[in-house]
Amino acid sequence: MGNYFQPEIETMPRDELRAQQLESLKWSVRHAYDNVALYRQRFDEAGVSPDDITSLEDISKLPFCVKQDMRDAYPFGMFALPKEEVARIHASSGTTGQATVVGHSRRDLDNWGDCFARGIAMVGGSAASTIQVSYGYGLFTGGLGAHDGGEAMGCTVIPTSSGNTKRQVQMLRDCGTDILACTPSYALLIADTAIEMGYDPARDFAISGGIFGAEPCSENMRQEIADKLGIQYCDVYGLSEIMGPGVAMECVERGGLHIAEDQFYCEIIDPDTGEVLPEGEWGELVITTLTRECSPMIRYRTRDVTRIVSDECACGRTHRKIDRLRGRTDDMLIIRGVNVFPSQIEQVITGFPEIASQYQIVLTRKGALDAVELQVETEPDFQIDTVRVLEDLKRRLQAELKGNLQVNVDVKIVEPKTIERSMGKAKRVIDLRETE
Ligand code: DLL
Repeated sequence: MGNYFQPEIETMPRDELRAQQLESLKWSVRHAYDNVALYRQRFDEAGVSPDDITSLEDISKLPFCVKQDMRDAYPFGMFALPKEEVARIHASSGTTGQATVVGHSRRDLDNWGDCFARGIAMVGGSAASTIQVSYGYGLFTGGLGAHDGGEAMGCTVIPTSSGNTKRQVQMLRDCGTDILACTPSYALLIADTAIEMGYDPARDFAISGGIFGAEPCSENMRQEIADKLGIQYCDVYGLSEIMGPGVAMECVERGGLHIAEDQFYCEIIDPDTGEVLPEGEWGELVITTLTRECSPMIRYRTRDVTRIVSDECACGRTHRKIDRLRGRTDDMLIIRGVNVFPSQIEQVITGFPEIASQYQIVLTRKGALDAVELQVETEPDFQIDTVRVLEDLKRRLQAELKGNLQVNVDVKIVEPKTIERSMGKAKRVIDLRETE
């Protein structure tokens, strides 16, 4: 309960919130139409005008936009403000193709800081807290987004950025960091490094909260991080096209991440048909910005797969939640006709105490068929004295994967600490199919 940063917004009665969302939506759609050629052209082609928005549901009349639109508009084609009002830009390189550039006005940045600060409050933080930001700083939104959140809250901010892990541990300890913000894979590396350095972070350090996001993390890996660091784990969702970290954040009650609904309107659609799905159904998340001045996004298809959870939350916040992400429509591996998300594989792995949480999925093509190899490491203290023990472990893991995913996965067990560790987003899938 409690621990709000902006209670008047976060606990607003739903009917008031929806009324405010409608007013903001009308403004945002009009702003986009009047100032961004792409929206004007698309709306005109679809025969809709900003005046057609008279209820929140009317949003479904508007066309979607996608990442390719932003690539085509590179760099500033989708900005709705003149250059002198742009305070900062961020860019996402993506894994392929042209980068996308997103602009923020001064007010956009203030709103962003507020959104992230709400998550700091969710993990019990206050102006008295020290937050260590170990997301990368730069064009990636993790570092500066968390940083602005810390400043909005009035915290002491330690901008370590990612890298130099031993120094991260030293700062955590010496500066009495309360809240750590980084990717889950980096949080695990920091925790393991601290343990290797002879500390027990859960006992020896002041840290009590972690704000981790930017990549998927299985339930078991999340538990491992929370236990090793002795913290409340807050999952933070965001994407550079829409803002950055803080679009949705997880309170102490868990069960999903509260969407900053005063800033964003979320829909779930069927990725194949584009049809809006009822609350509770899994599908692709589509986000519309409600207040953004520089880069308004109208019905942006995120490719992220989740569902909307609208149950009342015991924390008192009225903003609906999205469930923890299941994967991305474009990450989804289709293996011999079966849909598989890397997160499902991770969930199976982390059920094996002998196996470490780091893994890599290597996809190759044998003839016309996809082949999947899963590389995992044994835990350093797991003794493999005979080939039989190793073979038995491999057989059990393969059987469990087959039972859960309905596909054959070839398991390769490698030496402890040989899979590359990440200080940002972990690279879990290596797709060699095109290059063969
Ligand atoms: O990853 C923004 C961010 C920074 C979020 C720090 C949270 C913390 P992008 O680099 O544009 O932005 O990548 C966005 O990352 O569409 C999701 O697929 C994935 N993602 C982000 N947060 C989560 C999360 C940042 N909590 C893409 N769980 C999104 C799973 C996430 N996936």
